[in-house]
Amino acid sequence: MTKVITYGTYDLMHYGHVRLLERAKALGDYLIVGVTAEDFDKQRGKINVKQSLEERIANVRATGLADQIIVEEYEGQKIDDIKRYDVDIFTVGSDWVGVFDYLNEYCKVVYLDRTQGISSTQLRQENSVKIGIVGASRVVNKFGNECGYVNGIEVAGVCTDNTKVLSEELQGAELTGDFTQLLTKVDAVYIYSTPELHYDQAKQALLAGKHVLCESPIALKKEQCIELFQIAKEKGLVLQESIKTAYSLAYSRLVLLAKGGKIGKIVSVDTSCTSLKDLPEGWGSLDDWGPTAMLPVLQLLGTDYRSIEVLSQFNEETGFDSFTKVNFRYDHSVASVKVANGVKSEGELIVSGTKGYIYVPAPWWKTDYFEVRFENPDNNKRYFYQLDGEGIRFAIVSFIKAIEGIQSTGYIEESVSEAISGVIEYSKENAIVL
Ligand code: C2G
Repeated sequence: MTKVITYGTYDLMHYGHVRLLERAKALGDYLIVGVTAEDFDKQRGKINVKQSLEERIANVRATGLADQIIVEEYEGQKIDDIKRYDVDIFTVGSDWVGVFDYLNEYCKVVYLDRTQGISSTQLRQENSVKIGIVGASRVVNKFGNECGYVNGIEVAGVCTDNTKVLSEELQGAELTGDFTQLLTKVDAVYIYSTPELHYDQAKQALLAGKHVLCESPIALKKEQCIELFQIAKEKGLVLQESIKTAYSLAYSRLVLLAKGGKIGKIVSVDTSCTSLKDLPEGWGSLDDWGPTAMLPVLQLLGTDYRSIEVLSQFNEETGFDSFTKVNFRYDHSVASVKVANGVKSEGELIVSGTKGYIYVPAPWWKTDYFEVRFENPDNNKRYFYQLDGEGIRFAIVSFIKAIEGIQSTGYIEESVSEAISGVIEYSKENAIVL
């Protein structure tokens, strides 16, 4: 009996896939199809697969061509599978010519002609979300660039009064200095203007029926933030806060471990985010770093703190804080957040619990690694998760999935966004000057 194996994602199954499977089957007597797990796909940079693994397996099953379906979960698995299932022929489409020649050592490798004129990427792009970007800093370039890694989104316009900072790619998008005009051309906006403008722009966009991905803080007042979520809900729109760290795999796994009781009861969360850099006009340290630094505090200890104390040092020229420390007091725990663009410190995150602690080395906010440590070091565990694009591209994927109703925007709870705005609001009035 000749055993054939082939692999694929099989997202939005189309006749190119079916033709490939038919010819693969015809190469032998028994066909094994490996369906790629989504996490493995992320590692390959192919993101925003539309269908779940279960749906994609069902797609393959429905063709009636596979004698066996397996899941491909790790790099190097093809060699294991070929040996394990005693495979005679490995086959894949001609878009992969050469890539799998190394498998010749284990079985015969056949590249089948790819069907022209159809692809999952094309199908995913067909109803792509047209996004407009508003902002003047270089971060908009990063965002524009990251959109390129995600299927289903297209930068349709940029609103800026500082075209000098724009990258060549974005220079190609339609430019306008007028936000109202930008809104006429798009389905959604990404807001990275000065914090003072976030609320007005987000509100205008939502009232115009556009989805909003907003750089933190969404608003400088808690009430404004609540109002924006209310409008979004009434209009059936997505309003999502963009704190890159929230979308990183290592960070979200860390939160799950901590919440799952791995280190016992959490008693203290201490975060620090600093960088000696000139902030864009209109940003203070707490506006810039605060949302990221507060994220683990609010997600792990909740938004129901009993009191806060804000201590700041101000830059005389700009009038904005160059160093701020926020102390949170909860009923049975505490937290501290240190942010600065005029003071340098170690950018680590420590979550202390009754059984052990989680340590994330600097720069913790873009980490792919953390440790869970215990009294007895033999019990320590290290965790690694690949992080691509600092989390921005996963923020974009999550935004699109929320727009399509496939997934909720659960990475940053509304209550957390509101609390972030609340602390920033409090700091503007009540910071103790150092
Ligand atoms: N295919 C094809 N013609 C198309 C589109 C796809 O022949 N128009 C083939 C691909 O070459 C592949 C199979 O159909 O052999 C599945 O395609 P995808 O789901 O796009 O999977 P792909 O990302 O190519 O995965 O490591 C190898 C991969 O797992 C192959």
